[in-house]
Amino acid sequence: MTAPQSTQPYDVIVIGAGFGGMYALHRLRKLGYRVRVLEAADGVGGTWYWNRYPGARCDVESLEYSYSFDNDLQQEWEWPERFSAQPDIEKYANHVADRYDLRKDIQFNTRVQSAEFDQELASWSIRAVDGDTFTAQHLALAVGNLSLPRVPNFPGLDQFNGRWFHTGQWPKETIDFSGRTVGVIGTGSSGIQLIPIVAQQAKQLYVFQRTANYSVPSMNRLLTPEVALPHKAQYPAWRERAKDTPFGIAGHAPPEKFAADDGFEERQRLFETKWKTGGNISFLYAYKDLLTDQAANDLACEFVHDKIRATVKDPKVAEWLVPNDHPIGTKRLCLDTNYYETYNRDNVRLVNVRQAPIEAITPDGLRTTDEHYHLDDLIFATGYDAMTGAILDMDIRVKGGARLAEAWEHGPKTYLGVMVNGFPNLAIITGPGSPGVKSNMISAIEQHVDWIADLVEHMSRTGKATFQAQAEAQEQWVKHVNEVADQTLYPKANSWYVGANIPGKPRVFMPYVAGLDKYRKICDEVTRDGYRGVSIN
Ligand code: N01
Repeated sequence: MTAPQSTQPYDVIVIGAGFGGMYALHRLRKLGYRVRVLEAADGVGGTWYWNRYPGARCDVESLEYSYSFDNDLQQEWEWPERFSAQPDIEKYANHVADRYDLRKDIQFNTRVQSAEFDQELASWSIRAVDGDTFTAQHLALAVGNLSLPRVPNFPGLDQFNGRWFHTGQWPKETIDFSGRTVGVIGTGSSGIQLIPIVAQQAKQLYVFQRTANYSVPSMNRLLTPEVALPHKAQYPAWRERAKDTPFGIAGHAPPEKFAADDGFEERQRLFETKWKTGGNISFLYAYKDLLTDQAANDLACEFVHDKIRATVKDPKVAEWLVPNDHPIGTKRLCLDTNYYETYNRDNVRLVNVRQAPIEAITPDGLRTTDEHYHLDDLIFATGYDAMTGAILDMDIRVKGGARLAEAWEHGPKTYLGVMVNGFPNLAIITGPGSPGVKSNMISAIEQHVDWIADLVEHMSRTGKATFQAQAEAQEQWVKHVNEVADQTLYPKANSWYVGANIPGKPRVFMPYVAGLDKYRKICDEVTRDGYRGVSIN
């Protein structure tokens, strides 16, 4: 591809104006390519545009969960809190869009319906729901990993007379729950953040829990200059250090000991220190074998079980809240502020829908197999069709050839999480097989976009028109992703990492859990080896 001579309207169409799409636009445009971003929402931010539910907050610390590509940006921007709340992250996304004049190349309110690659023309035709069409040599998907919300198919929802919401499609206006009886279905990261806030407002809150989840305190606090300024003084070096870590986060020394190296007292002291430090990485970094050895993991589980029992006053409720079906950390470890304490409030009741499942939504509430609950409002914190949902929501195909939905019928297959055999010039920013969701997402995004941009530059220099994953390299990558996961406890959980939350979805381990550092090295080697595993023609 030679950008200046291309006859196509765009060199690259990017779908999505979250952090991935914004950085892709900035990076590729700076290299001289004609780029257009198509975004379904009316603003930037992606996940942080849609997830405006009360309590929405990032679980990676603000000074790390931010772009590193421009030192002036990271020096000038001021984060108010240790873990940023949604409004602050959305504000940052808007600041970035303004600062780099991104909006002029983003078309908002444009949801993509289909994309078809024409082999002869070596170009993609992209069609939006409203009928707009675009052509480009390359198509970059920056659609997010948790962006297709899932509302379970309960009978009767269409008859519900109250208000209902999904955390991932929260309205822009402030929703006031004062004086109302509210139901929340779901106790994953979203539910666990939202429940304490809604409990403070509502007259009565029912939490419908099917599976108890692990949560550790965030210990969120204001980010004072005493903390921010020394960090900023060594920001570039800090970012470099982060590159050598599995999560793309420099603030935690990797563990050196196995859990069995310590006696009971020592271990309790360490877990307690980690608990008080706050944050999920801090806790999971207690010992190096917490995510690989069941016995080690059990010790961490027991510590958290005791914390729950010590916090929740009603012993029956406490037992329901004690997770018992997965090793800690094998589902995204939730971060909370006063989650378990919330169950001590008089206006909060935990309903065990594992014991008495939800039967139906009724016009004035919700019925389980043993009781009817009157509700004014119902909140679905029921998650997403993760990693593949938003991609397969579009009809992506090759003219006269395969559809991506068919190619992924038995589970997604990619090379390095960024490209797919049989689908030329398709780049996925943190697709299945990428370490994105298991790391600091913004660090992963920057690595992916830089790597893809280098590939596009390489094609320009060598006068090539198409790239795609080689079939064998893709098979090997999928195998490698699964082998790495099989060396850990992750596959033991029925998590969205394996698609277990979506009925009928093929059970395939999707994220690459060896770490962003190892992944980065592999990508660099692939480049050094002349794009090993990639067909460039
Ligand atoms: O979704 P989830 P989420 N009947 O899938 C329940 C990221 N995130 O939006 O486990 C009853 O984790 C379901 O129960 P069960 C983070 O990566 C990050 O909370 O299937 N219940 C579960 O309790 C996270 O992992 C942040 O039995 C039903 C819940 O709904 C990911 O997003 C904040 C049900 C879904 O939990 C997704 O989190 C928020 C049914 N039919 C999100 N169907 C931070 O950065 C589903 N459930 C802090």
